[in-house]
Amino acid sequence: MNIQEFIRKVPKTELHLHLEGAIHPQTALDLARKNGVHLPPVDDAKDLYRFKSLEDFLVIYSAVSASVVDVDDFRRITYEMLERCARSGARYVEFFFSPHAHLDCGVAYETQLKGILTGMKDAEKDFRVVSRIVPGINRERGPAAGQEMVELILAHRTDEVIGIGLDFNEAPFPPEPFADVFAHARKSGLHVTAHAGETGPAAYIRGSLDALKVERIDHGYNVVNDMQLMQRCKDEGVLFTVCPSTAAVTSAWHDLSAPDHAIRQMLDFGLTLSIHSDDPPMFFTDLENEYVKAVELLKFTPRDIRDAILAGIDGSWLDATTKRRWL
Ligand code: ES4
Ligand code: ZN
Repeated sequence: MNIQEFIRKVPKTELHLHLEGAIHPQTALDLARKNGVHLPPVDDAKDLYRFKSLEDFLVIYSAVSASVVDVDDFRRITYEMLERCARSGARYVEFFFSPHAHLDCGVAYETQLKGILTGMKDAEKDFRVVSRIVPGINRERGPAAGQEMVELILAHRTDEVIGIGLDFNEAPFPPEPFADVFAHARKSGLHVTAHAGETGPAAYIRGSLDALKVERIDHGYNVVNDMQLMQRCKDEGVLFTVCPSTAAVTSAWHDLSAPDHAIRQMLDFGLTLSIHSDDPPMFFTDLENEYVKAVELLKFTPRDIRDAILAGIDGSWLDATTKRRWL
């Protein structure tokens, strides 16, 4: 068995993936046509997904999000996303979705949730993949919109909705103004995580830990610019959910095989890392391929891969009994 086959077959978690970023380009074009939504004209469906920065990417991400309108659209994108996760060997998926993006288009939160839940149920039956939902708070909208979003999430809460994230353009949107939003979510029993240190400074990682009290950091590459914070994260065993393909485009480190790549530095320092796929078809990748990149480009050893898989189970929000059984 070669390493790729081994990676595919080992049961894994996916903890950092955006539902709308996981829409296959052909599905995006189909839905846009069906719903009369304008997307940039392309000769080949794949050409829809070409960008050079996080800002660039978020423009297309929002346009594609607008193509998803009715319950069945949400069911379809969720089902297709989970099918591809399962084919990469994911057995448990915690995925983000972007409720603000659809509310902007007049799509009710209930419609979004209903379709997503149906897609999850169908995928669990067909592909044996269990999943949970993590609505993402768009930091660009500010804390008042964040607080409203948490209210909406709680008003329509089901067991499948287990936490919140903080995403979209990082700088100049520091985490601290969201302290009350996250405190409210935590008090209500939701888990919390935040994107930090992908394009924003190391201070945003510290702010996410201290002000938001997040349980893990999504990306976090700029931690390598602050040795004191790096040591703290090592001591506290903070989990960083890293995504090689998107890191190569959106972070300051474009060459995954460079010996000083941030992910390589994080690994060498002894930080806790798990490997995920972020927006897989938009970056022409999948979960399996992200692990392969970790091996081939970032030079993870088989032991590093094992540690990352275990960290992805340990850092998941599965209940303690299920987690223990799996570990
Ligand atoms: C995102 Cl900041 C960020 N990175 C990747 N995908 C995203 N979707 C929404 N925000
Ligand atoms: Zn992300």
